[in-house]
Amino acid sequence: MGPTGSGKTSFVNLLSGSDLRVGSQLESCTNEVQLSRPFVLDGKTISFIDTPGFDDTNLSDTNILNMIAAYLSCSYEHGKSLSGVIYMHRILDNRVGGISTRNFRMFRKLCGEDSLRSVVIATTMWDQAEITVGEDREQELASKDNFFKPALEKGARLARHNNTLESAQAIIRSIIQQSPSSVTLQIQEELGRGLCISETQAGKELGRELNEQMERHREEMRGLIGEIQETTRVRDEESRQELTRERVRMEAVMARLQMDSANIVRGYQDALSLVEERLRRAEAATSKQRQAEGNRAVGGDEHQGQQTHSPAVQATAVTENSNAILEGKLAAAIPVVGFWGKLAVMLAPFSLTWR
Ligand SMILES: Nc1nc2c(ncn2[C@@H]2O[C@H](COP(=O)(O)OP(=O)(O)OP(=O)(O)O)[C@@H](O)[C@H]2O)c(=O)[nH]1
Ligand SMILES: [Mg+2]
Repeated sequence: MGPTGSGKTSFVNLLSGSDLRVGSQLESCTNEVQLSRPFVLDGKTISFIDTPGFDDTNLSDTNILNMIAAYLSCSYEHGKSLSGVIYMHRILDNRVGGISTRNFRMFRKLCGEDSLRSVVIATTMWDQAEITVGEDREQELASKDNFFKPALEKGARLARHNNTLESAQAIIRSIIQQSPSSVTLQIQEELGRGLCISETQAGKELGRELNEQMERHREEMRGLIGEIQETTRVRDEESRQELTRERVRMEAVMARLQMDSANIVRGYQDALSLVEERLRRAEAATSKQRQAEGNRAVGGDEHQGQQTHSPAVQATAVTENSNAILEGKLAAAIPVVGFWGKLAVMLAPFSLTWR
């Protein structure tokens, strides 16, 4: 997880040899939760879940939370545990503004306190940073209460990534070696015990955030209306038109915020249905593929004629494939990547590993 452009997808591609799309410097790139190709490190098979970040240029925070929550909840329901979570932050950023702190706040609410021992905060782009400047920033990030200090005190670890395979592997090794073998995130636990998305800590945080944004907007709108009245009074037509255009733009933003706020619960249900539906389709596709392979093998034997698998055998194949998908086994890699890769609706700045 991490702000847009912090290097999440690049990191995933570097380690796993995947070919997930990487962004330019300006626009958010990843707009869905996507699974990497599995790869083996120190005898362990690892897959990443790469997510879009809050404050995406194209997706609302509500969409992003719902995508992440639905994905995590669905994998949790299927008994799939995560090994760790990586939060990425660009060391090049000379000011850690509202967006970064908001991203990290949401990340904390998704993870909760107990999972922090499985969290690595990776500062990225050390290959471009002047080392002494980077070190000063790192020190500041680690020592300030409004940045990473509270999380580090509760067990999260700080690491550097300089865009080399070695530094990326060191981060994964630190998770494999120093974290508990699996971790349940707060949002998984909350949804698992039946809480509604808006009752979870992350959902509440988002609700608070949206309310604050709406309040700020109302305030600005009041100021704007006053200015428009003034331009009318002094007959400054040019300024009046300009301010009116701004008012229309702000009204559209306000309407979107109101819709986001009202849609948290419904959006989550939609996201969950989508994830479940895609999982079903992936399982069916894998089963069909296995069946076709089986038929070909059987067809090659003259004595077997046109014999097909019995429903029981097919059912077993579905179960095996489903398990293989959820276990992230190499054999099921292509269907899994194909399936999750098509999950083209929602998720943000997040990279999780699972075993
Ligand atoms: N120099 C350098 N550039 C990097 C590094 N990691 C990523 N980049 C560049 O940073 C830009 C954004 O990288 P992405 O991997 O798309 O970032 P992201 O966090 O996945 O972004 P979103 O998908 O928008 O959330 C791309 O131009 C990458 O080439 C790094 O470690 N060093
Ligand atoms: Mg990305």
